[in-house]
Formats: sequence, C-alpha cells, structure tokens
Amino acid sequence: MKLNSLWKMLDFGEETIDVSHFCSLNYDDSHWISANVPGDIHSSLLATERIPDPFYDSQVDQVQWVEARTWIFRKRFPAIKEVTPETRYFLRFNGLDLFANVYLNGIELGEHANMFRPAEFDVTQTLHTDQDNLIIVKFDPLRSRVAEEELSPQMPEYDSQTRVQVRKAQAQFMWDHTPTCLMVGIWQDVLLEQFEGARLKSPHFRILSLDKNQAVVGIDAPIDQWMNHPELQVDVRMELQPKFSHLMPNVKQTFTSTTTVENGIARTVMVIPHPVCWYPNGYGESALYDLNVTLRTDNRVVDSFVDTVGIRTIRIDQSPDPDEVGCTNFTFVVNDVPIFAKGANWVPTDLFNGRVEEEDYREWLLLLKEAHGNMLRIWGGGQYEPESFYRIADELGILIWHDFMFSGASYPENRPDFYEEVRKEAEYQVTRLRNRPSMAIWCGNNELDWHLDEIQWDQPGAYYPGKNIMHKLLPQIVNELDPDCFYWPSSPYGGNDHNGSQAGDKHNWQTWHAIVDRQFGEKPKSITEFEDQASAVSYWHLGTDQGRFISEFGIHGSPIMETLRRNIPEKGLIYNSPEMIFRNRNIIKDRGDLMMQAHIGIPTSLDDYIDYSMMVQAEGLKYGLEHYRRRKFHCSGALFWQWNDNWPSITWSVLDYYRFPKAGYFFVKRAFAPVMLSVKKLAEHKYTIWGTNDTLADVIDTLTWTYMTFDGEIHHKNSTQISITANTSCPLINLDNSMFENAQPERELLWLHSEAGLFPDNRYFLAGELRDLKREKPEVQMSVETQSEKLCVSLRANAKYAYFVNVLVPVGGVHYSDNWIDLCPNETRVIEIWHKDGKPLLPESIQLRWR
Ligand code: BMA
Repeated sequence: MKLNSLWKMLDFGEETIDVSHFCSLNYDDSHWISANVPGDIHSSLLATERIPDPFYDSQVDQVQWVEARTWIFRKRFPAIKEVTPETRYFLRFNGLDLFANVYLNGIELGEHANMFRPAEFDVTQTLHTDQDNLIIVKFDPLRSRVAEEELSPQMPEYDSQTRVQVRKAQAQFMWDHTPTCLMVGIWQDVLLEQFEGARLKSPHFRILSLDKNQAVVGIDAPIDQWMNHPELQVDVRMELQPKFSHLMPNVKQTFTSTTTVENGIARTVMVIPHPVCWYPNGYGESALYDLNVTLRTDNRVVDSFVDTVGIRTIRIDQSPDPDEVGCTNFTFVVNDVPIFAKGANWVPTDLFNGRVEEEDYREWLLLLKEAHGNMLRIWGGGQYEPESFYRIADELGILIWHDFMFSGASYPENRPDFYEEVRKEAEYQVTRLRNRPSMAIWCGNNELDWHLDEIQWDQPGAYYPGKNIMHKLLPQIVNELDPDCFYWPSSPYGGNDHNGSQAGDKHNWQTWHAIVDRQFGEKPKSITEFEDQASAVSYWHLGTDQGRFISEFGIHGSPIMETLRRNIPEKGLIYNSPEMIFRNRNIIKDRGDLMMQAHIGIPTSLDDYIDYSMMVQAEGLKYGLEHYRRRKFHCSGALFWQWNDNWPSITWSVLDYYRFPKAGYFFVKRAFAPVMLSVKKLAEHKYTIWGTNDTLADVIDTLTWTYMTFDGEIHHKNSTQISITANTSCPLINLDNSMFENAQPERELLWLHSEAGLFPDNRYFLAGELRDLKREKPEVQMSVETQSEKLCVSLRANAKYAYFVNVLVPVGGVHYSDNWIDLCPNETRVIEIWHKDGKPLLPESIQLRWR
C-alpha cells in the first residue's frame, strides 16, 4: 500500500521541538501546509504560494531559508486489520532527504541520513489495529548536523567541506550548471508492505550464457523467512512481451520453472531456445520479457515479484589496438556486436527533484532516441534516478553508464559511519538496478582520480581520501552483487594520466576549460599561461583528440528567447546583463565569450548572443562528433556534456529546462545519424570524404558531392558510387587538390548528398571559421501545410545560401523532424512539426529565423 497522499508539513525554528506533541491523534494540523509526497518541500511551498518562483530572476536566493528550518511531516492512516503471528508489516521510505527521524504512533522508529537508500522499519508491533495510525517525520536543518572538515588534498570546488560529509546529491550545494538549493523532503514513495511468514528479496536475473541458438538464464531469489513453513516453493515464469513476438514467430517464448527454497535461496536455471535479444537503439529492437517470480506454500501465495528483463550480454573490450601502438580499446560489446556509444551526460533534471514525472523522463529519453543516441551517463554529482527512468531506458534502448554519486572532491572514508553508509547505499543501488538490461557499466565517481592526481601532480599514485571506496569497496560490491556488470573506478580513468588518450575514457575539456593533456608527474597548465586564450579553448582541439572513449566534452549554448523571457525581467534581456550572468553558473563567466571570440566574434545584442552561442555550440559538437565517429573503433564512444538542465540556465545542454531544443540538438542528431558522411581536412587544399556506418548492414549508395559558392555557382559536381562496410568507418574519396587551387574559401563550401536518402546531407565550410564566411543574407520563404496533426513547413532560399534556418513553436512538447538547417540556393526543404500529445498547432505560431 502506498502512503503518498494527504501529508501535512510545517516548519519550526531554533526552539527545541517536542515531537510527542504532534503525535497525538487529537492534534489539529488543519493550519499545516499540504505536502507533496513524493516530492520536495520547495515544490509544496511553491504550489501553495509560500515562496516566490525560484526560477524567476534571482529569486532562488530568497528560498534559501527553507533548508535552515526544522520541518515536521505528519500523516494519518486507518487502523490495520488484526495481525496473525506470521504477519509482518514494513514501513518503507524509498527516499528521505536528509536528516530524518521517523516516528509511528509516538514511538521513534529510527533516524536516517542518506538520500540514496531507503529507510525501512519493521512496524508490526507498532501499528494500531483499533484506531488510526500516525506517522511523523522530522527533518533537521542539514548544516546544524554537519561538522565541516578540511580533507587533504581537497578540490576547492563547490562547498566541498560540507557536501562531501553527507550522502546527498552533490550538485545541490551548487555546481557550474546549478545554483545552491538544498532540497528537503520525502522525495520518493512511502509504502506500507504486509507479508505473511516470508518475503522475496530482490530476485536476481542473470544471463549465464548466450548464443544465437539459446540463452541460459538464472534467477536467484533470496528469501527472508521468519516462520517455519514446511515447503516453500518458487515459481518462475518468463514470457516475451507480445509486442515483440513478431521477432521470433512460431517459437514459443513462454518458460516456466518451479524450485524449492534451500538455505534461504531459490535458484532456477532456464534454457531459452531461440531467444529474442535486447539491443540498444540503432542495433535492433530492445526486446523485453516479463518475469514473474512467485513464492508460495502448497496452497497459498506468500509473495510475488514482477519485473521486465532483457536477454543480452555486455562486455567492454579493452584489448590492444593493433593500429595505435601502446593503446587499448574501450568498446562496449553488446551480444558480441561492438557498439559506438552515442549520447550525453545526464544531470538531475529539475532543481526540485521531487516533482519530476514519469512522462518527463520519457520525453527526455525519447528525444535522445530520436537523435539516434544509445547511451546516457548518469553523472556522479547528481542522483540515482527513480525506477521509471531505468524502465524507460530499457524500453528505448538507452544504455546506462552509471556513476556512483561522488564528484570532484575527497571524501571522508576514514569516518566509519560514512564508509558504512556508502556500503549500504552501493549494495542497495547495485541490487536495485542489476536486472535492468540497459545497465552497462558502474563507475566509481566523477573526476576524483584525475583532478586529485593533478593536485598532487608531483606524487603520482598518491592516496586521496576516498580512494579505498573507489578502488576497493565499490568494485567488491559490484563483483559480489552484480558480477556480470563491469566496474570502472572513475570517469575519466585510464592512460597516462587518468585522463589519458591511451586507454579508458577521457573528458576533453581543452575545448571550453583549456585543460590540456598531460602525463603523470607533469604540472598541469593553467589557462592564464596561454597567450591566446580564445585559441586555447576553441573547438578545433576536439579534432586532434586521440582519446579512446570520450565521456565528456561540451560548449555552452544559450537557450531560446522564450526560455529567457519566462525567467528574466525585461530590463535584464540584454547580452551580459547581471540577470543573464546570474543564469551562467560557470565560475569563470567569460568562457562563452572566449569561445565566440575564437570562432565567430563577440555579439552586441541578445539576439546575436543567442545565435552566436548556439552556433559555436552546434558547430563545435558537430565537429567533435564527426571526428570521434570517424575514429571508430579507435574511439568507441562520444558522450557530450550535457543532455539536460535542471533550471532555466545558460549551460552546455542541448535541451533546456523546458526541453526546448537548441540548435545543438539538431546538429547532434545529424552527426549521430546511423550513416554519416563527413569531410576531413588533411592540409591546405587537401580534403577527404569519410563514410561512417553504425548499421549492421553494408551501405551502398550514390554520393553526390558539390563544390560550390554561397551564391550558387557550382565549381564541381560529382556523383560517385560508395560502399561502406557494416559497422565501420573509412575514407571514401580524396578530393583532387587542383580543384581548390583558385579557391576563395570564405565564399565556398562542400555539400554531400545521398541519392538513396541513406544519410543526412552534410556541409563543410572551406573557410573553417564562421567569422570568415563572406555571404549575403538571402531571402527565405516559408509555406505551411497542415497534415492531420502535423505542420509541414516548406522552406526555400532564393538564389543564395541560407544558414541556421529555424522554425520554432515555443510551446512545451513540440517535436521537430529537423531544425537549424542550411538551404542551398533555390533549394526547398520540409520540416515537420508535431506535438507529443497530438495537440493541434497553429501555422501562425511558427517563428521563422535564419542568418
Ligand atoms: C565536468 C563535469 C561537471 C561539470 C562539467 C562542466 O567537470 O564532470 O563537473 O559540470 O565538466 O564544467
């Protein structure tokens, strides 16, 4: 039974609080505030207009008092039925944030201080059978309970003395994409569960072996038993979900088995002939089976467990790369198919983490699927997400790279209570997520090993507080509870230094942060040591990156005007106004200016800023992703920073808080297309056209490439038969140098087009830098046709080249087939626009812009 509804809450100050006072059923709480459960206090206060909208202007500063109060939650529910000697009741809070004392009917059940694992209490003796029951939860102000401690070495980042002491989403203490705002509340479900004599404890579904002809799966079901039952049995039933039956017609895909419980565990092994395997997006269907596990005696069901599982194997190939001597691969291999990981980094998606709905997660992940993505990295500064997030990832075929929740700091592992909390949290999370087919890798943390080594650069390999957690405790737990999942100590990790290009994963923050590659024992360089800081941060550095798997790189892009208007007062809608700067939490505020200076120039108006920053982000991501994909499988993944935002801000995300896409989203979508053709510049006048094929079939097509001017003059046009072997990337055509001898690069481009429509058109500006392009702004005509629930928008440029052509309907839930496109002279292209719920869209609402 869920106990989520009808909670009340109230706050108190410094005075000593006598909780027993509220524990009486007669206490009148009619003046208390309705509390959202699951939810956070800020959202409840906002809903009842007790706080101003924290997203508007700088109002987040006005809600900081919330964390400094003591909050009491109160909930009444009816008496339970008489219990038998076999009955046990458990009261379970899936998420309490943070220092909570829980009382039931005036009796203190216990204390809890970890947002990342549930609090569970056996309440069989405490529940009332003859009158209502009453739960009280008291949350203490966090800072009154935390003794700050200076750990050494410590990264001076984001309140690290306080935040590392508590098991709470680290970015709530502030990060470079989010303001300080400490959540408080019952942020996940509250459940009262009843069992008779025994219960199932997290059955573990495992793939014991897999080949084309059969899978052998194991289901281990540990039992918690408190009564002596003569014969406990476990029935297992596994059935392919009907929507996937077409994948294996005429082969029965229902399997059952019964086993007895021995020594507290029921172990089942089942052979599945002709299994229907689960694949990540782009490689096949993400087929799921329903799994039912039932615990019973001869005549009675004692407990049951329902799950959806997938049949797949995942391993990481770290063998030496014969072509790049001294380097090893870092390739995810799913069902023996090497995968190029395409995706991004995921941060908590709302500052007010209790108010995110399942539908929100679905949209965030669906947008990645639509952009041909197949992996998200859940970043260690955030949180383990609620169940629905992972279920949706399973359905959509999005692999999960999961950091444990540690980020950018030393951690007090020498405190026994802290170490113990981490152990319990990791055991819980690994157990919770081990049946998810999307779970691809557990990773110790975000950037500890790398940055702490940089701080202690003259003692490579030195100890840092937290090292035992990352290198001993967590791998032991993963190995014991989910031995089929790969553990990796940190992100980045591997090579010389931990952010090396020779092995493992790498964060490329030369672009944007000017962090250059180094080796163990070398002193890190700071940005002030560069004479030309704009070149030091430019996105061209991505093109020389020899990393094996890029798990972070990124560039800020402004959100659309609608997002700014919703949150910034009129007077602040100016480029670099204090109000705008407030939304940019990167401590070095002018990094975006440096990026624009490097490639396009400094904007003078807000409109130009929106466009210029979006261009730098979009072109930079395109350039980086094309490079990394050309290197397939010397490089086996590109996860850019960052997918989403948790408030309306100026960050590296490609979708803003409202999920309004930036130009970068569509540049990424095109650069992630299963088949991609791209141009690589080798030297002056030397260009090669590459083909990259992520599909599992050879691609045969006719490529038409055109060398032309922005005014539509065609220097060369050629149609060539191309073929790209399945799951490879290779150079296709070396363009003849002589063609470019009289080039006027600032007026010219190369245009790539598929005659069979197998890859999206691509373009290469010969000038390189956007600021060097010499173009006149053309006319663009738009005509709109309504086709059932879609708007089909035809866009046509007159005799000149049009850049960054975008059509926006700034309403939540609107999807676009493409956007921020280029139009060749006299070319017509169609963009389809629809609402996720099929809501009608008005042609008049379309805003057309181009450069
Ligand atoms: C990396 C991430 C985050 C950060 C991002 C942008 O360091 O791991 O900590 O938000 O870069 O600076």
